[in-house]
Amino acid sequence: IEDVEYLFQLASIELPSNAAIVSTKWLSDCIRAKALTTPEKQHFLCRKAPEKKLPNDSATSTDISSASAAALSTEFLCQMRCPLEHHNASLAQALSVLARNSEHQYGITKDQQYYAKALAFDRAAACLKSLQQPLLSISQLTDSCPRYIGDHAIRIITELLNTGASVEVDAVTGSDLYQCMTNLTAVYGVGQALAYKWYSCGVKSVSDATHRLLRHHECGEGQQQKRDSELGALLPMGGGDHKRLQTGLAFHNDLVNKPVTLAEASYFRDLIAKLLLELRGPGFTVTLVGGFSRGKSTGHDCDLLITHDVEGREAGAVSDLARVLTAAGMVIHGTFEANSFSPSVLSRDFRVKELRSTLDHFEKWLGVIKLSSKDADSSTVDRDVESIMVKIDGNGCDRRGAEGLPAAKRRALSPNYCAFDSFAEAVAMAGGEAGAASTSRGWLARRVDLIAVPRSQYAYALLGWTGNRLFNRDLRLFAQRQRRMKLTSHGLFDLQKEASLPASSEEEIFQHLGLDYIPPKFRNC
Ligand code: 8GT
Ligand code: MN
Repeated sequence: IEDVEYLFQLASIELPSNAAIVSTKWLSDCIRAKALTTPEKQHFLCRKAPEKKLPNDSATSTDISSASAAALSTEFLCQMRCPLEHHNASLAQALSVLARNSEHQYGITKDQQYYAKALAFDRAAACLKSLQQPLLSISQLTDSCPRYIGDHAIRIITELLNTGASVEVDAVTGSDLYQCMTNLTAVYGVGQALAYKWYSCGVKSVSDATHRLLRHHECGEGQQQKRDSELGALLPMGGGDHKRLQTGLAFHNDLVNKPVTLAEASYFRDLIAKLLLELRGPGFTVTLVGGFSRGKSTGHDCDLLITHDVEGREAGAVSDLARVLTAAGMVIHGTFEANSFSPSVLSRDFRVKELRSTLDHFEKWLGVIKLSSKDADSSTVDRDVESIMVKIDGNGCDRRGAEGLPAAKRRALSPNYCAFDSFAEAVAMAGGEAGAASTSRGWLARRVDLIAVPRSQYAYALLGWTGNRLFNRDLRLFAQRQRRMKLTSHGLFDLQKEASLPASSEEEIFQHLGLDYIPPKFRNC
C-alpha cells in the first residue's frame, strides 16, 4: 500500500476521503461475476503487518488491515508534536542516516523511488521523535502510528532494538560514498549533482576541492588549456554560480564548522531592524525565523523576515539593505532575487512537480557576510549602525539605497555582489586554506537570508520559513489531499471555492485547515 500511496502522491492524484484501494483480484472477481460488486475484506489492500516478521513480539493485536479504506486519508505528520529534544535520538539518527543516503542516491540517479525512500525514513524518524517515551518494543510504534512506518524502517528499528546495531546503517555510515557525499553537500553552493561529479573524479573532500581549484589559478599560461578541462570537471554543470561555490569552499570552516549562535542571529536581527529605521523610517518588523524559532540554539544560517505595517512599504527594503551592507564592507557574497509574486502563484502549479521544492516568490537576498566575532551582543547595535551609516555616507551611498547615484556607482553597489575576484583572493580573505585565522581576523563568515514580505502574506511566510522542511511538506500535502487547498508561503487557496483565505496569524492558518495549532517548538519533524 505504500507503493500505491507513493504513486498517487507522485501523480498528485486527489482521492476522495472515502475512496478505497483494492487489489486487482477485485477486478477479476467483478469480471467473473459480470458486475461491479462491492469489494469485500479480501479485496482491500493493507499494510503488511510487521508483527509477522517478529518472532519475539507478542503484541500483534493491532488490526492494521482495518486501515484499508482510510489508509490515505487519516494521520499526517503535521498533527504530531515533534520536540527538538526527544526520547529516541539514536533510533531517529540511524533512520536519518538512511534517509540522507537515499537522498544522495536520488541526487545521483534522479530516480524518484529514492526520493520516496528518503521521505519514508524521514517520516519514520519523525514518528519516533513524537513518542513521549523511549521505544522498547516495536508494537508501541505500530500501535500509535502505523501509517508512517514503512516495512524497511520497521526492519531497521527492530534490528536496533534487538541487537543494538543495524548492519545496513553501519554499512552506509562506513561507506566512502556516503561520507564524501555528506561532507561535500555540506559546502555552501554544492548540490548533490556537483558533489557526485567531484566524487567521481576523485575530489573526495573539501580540502581536495580547494586544492584543485587553487592549483588551477596558480598555473602558468602554457598549461592553461589542460587546467581548463580539469577545472570544467570541478564546476557545476550548466554554469551555476561559481562565486557562491568559491565562497562556500573558502569560508567552509566558518560556515559549517562554526554554527551561527542564537546570540549572533539576534544581534543581526536587531542590527537590520535599526538599519531599516535609519534608512526608511518606522513601521518595520524584523523576525528571526528558521530553526531558531523552533528552539534551536545554533543554525547554519540566519533567516530574517521583514515586513511593514503598511502593505507595500516593504518593497525594496531588502535590496536597500543589501546595498548598504555592501557599501559598509560587510558583504563577501550576495545574490538578490526580485519579487516575482503574482496572484496566480497562489493557485497554480497544483501538481507538486519537484516534491522538495519550497521556493517562494518574495524579494530576497541570500548573502554571506562578515559578522564580528566579538561583538555579537545587542548592546552594541546602536554604535554599529552609526558606524555603518558613516561608512555608507563616505561611499556615496544615499540613505535610501542607491537612488540618485551615477550608473557606475550604482552598479558597484548592486545587491548582487562578490568581494573577491579570484578564488585565491577568497582563500586569502578567509586567512588561508584552513581558515584558521578567523580568531585573529575578528569576524566570522555568516550565511544570512533577508526576505521582504507584504503584510497580507506575513502569517503564511512565517509558517513557511519557520519550517522545518518536512513539517511544511507534510502540511502542504495535507492541505492538498485532505482539504483541496493549496498552501504556500504566500497564502492558502481553496481550490473548490476558487478563493484565497487571508490569515493574520499562524493560528488562523491552522484553523483554516481544520487542524490543532502546533507551536513552532513541536515542528522539529
Ligand atoms: P538551520 O537551523 O540549519 O538553518 O535550519 P532551518 O532554519 O530549519 O532551515 P533553512 O534552510 O534555513 O530554511 C528555513 C525554512 O524556510 C525551511 O523550512 C524551508 O523549507 C523554508 N523556506 C520557505 N521558502 C523558502 C525558500 O524560498 N528558500 C529556502 N531556502 N527555504 C525556504 O518557506
Ligand atoms: Mn535557517
